[in-house]
Amino acid sequence: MKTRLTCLFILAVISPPVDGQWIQRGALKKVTQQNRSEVLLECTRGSVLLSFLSPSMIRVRCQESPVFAPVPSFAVLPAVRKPPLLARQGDLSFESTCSATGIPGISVTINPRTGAISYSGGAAHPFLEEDPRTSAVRADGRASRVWMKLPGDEHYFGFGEKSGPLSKRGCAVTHWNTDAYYYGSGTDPLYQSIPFFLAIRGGRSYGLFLDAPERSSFDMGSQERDTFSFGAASSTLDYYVIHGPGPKEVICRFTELTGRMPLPPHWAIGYQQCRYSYFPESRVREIAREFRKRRIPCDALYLDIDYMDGFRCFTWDREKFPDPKKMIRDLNDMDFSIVVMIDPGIKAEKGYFVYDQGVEGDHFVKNPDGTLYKGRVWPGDCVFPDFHREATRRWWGTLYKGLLETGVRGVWNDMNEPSVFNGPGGTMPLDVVHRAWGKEMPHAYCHNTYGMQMVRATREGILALRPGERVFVLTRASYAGGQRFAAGWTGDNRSYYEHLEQSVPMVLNWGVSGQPFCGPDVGGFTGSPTPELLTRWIQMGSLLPLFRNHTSKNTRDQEPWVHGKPYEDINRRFIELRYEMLPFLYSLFREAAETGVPVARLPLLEFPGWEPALKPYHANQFMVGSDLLVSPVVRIGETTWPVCLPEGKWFDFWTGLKRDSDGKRFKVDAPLETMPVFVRAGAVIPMQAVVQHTGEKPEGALILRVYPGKEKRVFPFYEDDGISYAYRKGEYRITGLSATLEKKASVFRVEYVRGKLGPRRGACVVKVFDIDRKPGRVTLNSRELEGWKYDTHQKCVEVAVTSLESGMTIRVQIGE
Ligand code: MIG
Repeated sequence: MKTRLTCLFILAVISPPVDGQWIQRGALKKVTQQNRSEVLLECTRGSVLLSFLSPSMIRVRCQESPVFAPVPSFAVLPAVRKPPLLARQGDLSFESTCSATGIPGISVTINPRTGAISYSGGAAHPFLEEDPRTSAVRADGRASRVWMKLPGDEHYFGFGEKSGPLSKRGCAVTHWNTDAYYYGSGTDPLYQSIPFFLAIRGGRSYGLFLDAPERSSFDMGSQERDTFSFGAASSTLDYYVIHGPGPKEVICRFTELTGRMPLPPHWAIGYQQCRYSYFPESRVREIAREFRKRRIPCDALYLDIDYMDGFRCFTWDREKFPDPKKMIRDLNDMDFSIVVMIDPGIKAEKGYFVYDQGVEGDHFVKNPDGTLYKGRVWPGDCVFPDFHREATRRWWGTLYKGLLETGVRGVWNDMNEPSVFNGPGGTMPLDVVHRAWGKEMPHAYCHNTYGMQMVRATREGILALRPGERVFVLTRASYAGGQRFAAGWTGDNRSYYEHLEQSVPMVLNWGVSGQPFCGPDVGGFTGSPTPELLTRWIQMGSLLPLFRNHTSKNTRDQEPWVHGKPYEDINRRFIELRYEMLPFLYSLFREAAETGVPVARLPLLEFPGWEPALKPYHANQFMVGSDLLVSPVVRIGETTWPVCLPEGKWFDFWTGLKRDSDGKRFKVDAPLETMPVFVRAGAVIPMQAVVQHTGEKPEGALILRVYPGKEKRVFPFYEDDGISYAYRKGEYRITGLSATLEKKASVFRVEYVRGKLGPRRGACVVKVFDIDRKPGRVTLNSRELEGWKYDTHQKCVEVAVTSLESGMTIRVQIGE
């Protein structure tokens, strides 16, 4: 009794984040190994089920009762893993071992007095430990929470789409999808909810995913210095502890659990131009013509809500767009893909076919009294599809038929938090009834997954109607695992430097959270950027995964040419860079689709122990793949810029010149026409000549930039048809490229060629950098080459080859 009182006293003093009394699970009463891979802990006032899913992953469920029913999940895919072997060591410890390799995995130890669990993975100390408060359910059963120890030197990343600092140590975040119009760096929550974080400490890493669709929150040391906690508005908690030890391994495992981005169509990784809204038809055509006339590359144009007839989804305003089919055909002929907006709010109006069909098929969410729930959005009073219901998703999918027949290629789903103008808190009342897994579920449970289920319906519908072609869907709201269905953008940012600056940390943390295909509205949504700001944003966007310029109503035009010279030229140059980099970027998209490791990376993913990366002023440095480090200029009027590179050999991307980094920050010249980009030694960067859109065949050869390094890394250069699913049947080509330093020679090698596709491109120019003076000898497969060139400025040797065959080796002799 005494200890219990003390505990309650402690709990009262440290004021838990939600009102009400917490009931801790308390001391351990019984431990049972239930089967090959599950351990049940029964404590005085609560139970925990530990399911060892793989040697690196444990699912943890906390609730009052020791009987655990299966719980379906929107995020987690059906398991394909083989559970590990579990060995009990003494009374209070379990160790998992990979059944195939025998390598030890995570082990857990339970403190009998407090019931606290600690998780270890190979190292001497546990990587994660529960605080003595362990887990608790609130007395009214409406909230649960877990408390963990917060090590002094641990940092946290991820949490999905979040503004604010890069490292979330010291921050508290909430997950509740919100239409956060006009948000700032302190606004939380935003549009999407991914209750996942990646912890990095001394180069080692683990992840934690709280699979709670309800409102949830994480406090990473904002209330208490030595504790972090997380919880949800639910009487049970269901979370996953994922061990690395490296951060990329954690992301790989988290996305094995929740799924990965399908490979997007090639056109969707080109430059995209949007505005709220382009109309009428003549304006859309004019924009398209301007791009081609000014030779500014572009792949996609967007139609925002004004293309619709009175904001009725799946209709056209025939005054603004008298013949959409012909317009789109003409735009397709100019090699533009058209993406259109579709919102969830369906105008409640008899005679409007979507409303009529939906009523007929019982497809809309309801009030608790069984009447249709109505809320106000753009079209006026609206009803909302019940996307959690399979039949409704199927119906919703069929609605895209007309748009696809009109020639639309991609779809943009917005307002799906869902945003409701006259709803409480800007959304539906929490008791609105949805149907999920055949059961009636309140909005409080379905809120955070509403957008995700909408884009699931959209994606699956388009795929069913147009099976041979990859799908591009862009969404504002989503939940963990949403990367399986749609790309994301950071919503309504503003045309301020502050928003330019926060773009990178947002994209990086989102990438850590399993969503590799995301980006900000380039130029900012609300307001109008100055010429300099727009140019800086285009520079940054050129190397972010989603590269889309967008602006609101009543703002000045924001296309790359509007500010005249010299801005237009600089903007063009960086959009061209995007297209020159396509072979490299597309390879990284494929890597993200295969492994979940994002395209734009937190530098710590590549250099987990690199301390300076944690300094706030380096929060906008990002890596593109393993090899490029970009340090975009994000402040007004700057013409020099601080860069910090991990120790080792790097190259200036623009000049080709070497920079040996001692790990300290240095300043580089960064006038408006440049953005600092560095390449890591050991890289091979495949590039191509500028094209005006992704479908254009580049003139001239593939260009391989080779930067030899001591350690061998193989870059998997990926090619396929860019649009179909034939790659799933082996119709692709992966060429493994390496750049190493050997004794007295810099060596470029084709390590392997995989896939059924023949060479996609003919000739190829290999540029080997870091050659200080004209070399004596250059060989191709040991035969001495004639016709190579030496560039004294860039210090590189240029060799032309006819194709890339497996085993091909170019050796540039350096020194005697
Ligand atoms: O309340 O469709 O974030 O990108 O242009 C505004 C109009 C609704 C919000 C989106 C924005 C889009 C706008 N939408």
